[in-house]
Amino acid sequence: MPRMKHLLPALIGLALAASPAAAGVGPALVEHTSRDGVLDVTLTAAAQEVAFDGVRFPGMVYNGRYEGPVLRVRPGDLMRINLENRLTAPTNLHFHGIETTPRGRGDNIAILVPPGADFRYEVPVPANQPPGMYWYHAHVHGLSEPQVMGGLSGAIIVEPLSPPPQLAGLRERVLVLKDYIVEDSEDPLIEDELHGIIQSVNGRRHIDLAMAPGETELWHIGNQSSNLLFHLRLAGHRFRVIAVDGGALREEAVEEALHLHHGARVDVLVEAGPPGEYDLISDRVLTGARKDRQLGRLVVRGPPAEQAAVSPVTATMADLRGAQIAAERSFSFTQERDESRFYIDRKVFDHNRTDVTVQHGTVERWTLRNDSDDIHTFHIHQLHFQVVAVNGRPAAFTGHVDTVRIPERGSVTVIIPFTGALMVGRFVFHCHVLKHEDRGMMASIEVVDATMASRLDGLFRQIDLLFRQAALVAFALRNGMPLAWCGL
Ligand SMILES: [Cu+2]
Repeated sequence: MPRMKHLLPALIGLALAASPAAAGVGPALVEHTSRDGVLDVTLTAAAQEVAFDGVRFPGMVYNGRYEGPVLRVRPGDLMRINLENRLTAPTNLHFHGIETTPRGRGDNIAILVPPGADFRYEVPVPANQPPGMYWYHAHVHGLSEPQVMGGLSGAIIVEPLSPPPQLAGLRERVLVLKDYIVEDSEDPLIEDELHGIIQSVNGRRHIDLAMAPGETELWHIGNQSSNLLFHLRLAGHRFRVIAVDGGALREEAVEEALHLHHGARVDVLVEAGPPGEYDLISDRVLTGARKDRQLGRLVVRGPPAEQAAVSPVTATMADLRGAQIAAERSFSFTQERDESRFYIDRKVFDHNRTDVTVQHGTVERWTLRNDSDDIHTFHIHQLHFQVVAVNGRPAAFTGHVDTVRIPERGSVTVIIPFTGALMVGRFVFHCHVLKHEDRGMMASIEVVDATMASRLDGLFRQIDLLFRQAALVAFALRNGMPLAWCGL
């Protein structure tokens, strides 16, 4: 198997939370867990100053927490999320990697919630959703970068219905990596020491973790930064990667470093070494920082864990190279030299234009070309895909992902199954460098299904949404807001 870094070359930030039973001394994340198949949560988005570990900046956060609440669900659950917008601009939600409906109140980024209004999302998690780490974040075209950078994101953990036996009972940690970029600061810490780049793990610049010698933990690590890659190392340790972007790997990959590009997540096993202190390092490579940064420290101490070594984890995945390919497409990612506009096939995003139409139930092969010297990360909503070639050279089959970095002046070829039961409708693919997405590097796709059942599903969801949109429009008119803030 190729090293993961060939497939997943870059990474951004990290945050971490201990489960209630954890002995780690890191800050605990707020978690909400589904009950009886339903997750009911209110997320209140509001502007709030964020302050931690000697830095402060104007943030935008959910429920008063920069690192965002963690949502825990299981395949087959319904996420019923009430979004309250207490910002001064429209916002919305995207459920990154969840293979759910883009229609109606689902993972529908055409929804814009005006300031002061609220909106109830109803997002079914399909029964065959791969378990692992996902995330939610604001996804308003033109405002994604400032809103996500401000803090409007959080982790989703899809728990397995039946975990591999060797993972049962392992302590889990959730590590949320974020970035905040400060253009000019009078603060010597931000200006001189951090060079304007605040990286955090679970809302801290530095976290402390504790494990017993020989103990194995399952860490869910996600790069939720707006623009930065994260390269992580844990001194004296290697990571056993068992899933990427929620998609299980056919065989676990042992890595010295995790290369997390924009939006990427990994589920890794960490086996604590002998007693001692080990730095968690954010490598300066590709972050723009001038030196490696210590994001945290793992303290290994106490009596050795009474825990057997965890045997290698494997998974059975469909190799899409055997699928019948209904269409071949290629897309070129380019930009203006002054970074004012970013393009897919020389076009900036227009939500009134459908760029690609695909028949539901088919499989396509796309070649994504980065015809620039900049970093671009491809992401498509509602599904996972398989990377089959990088720069024209065949890639070994390791698993399915929902993000991939396209090499500069190079290409990635992917096979995309438009077969998920819930994916019929209109959604988008884009560069997950949010500065690029906001400036145009996004396109819309419609997956069509002409059957009566699918048409009725779309019709009813649209009627439901229209009533809700009418209420939002009335709200906007009453408060003198632009109707564009309602997605019109
Ligand atoms: Cu880009």
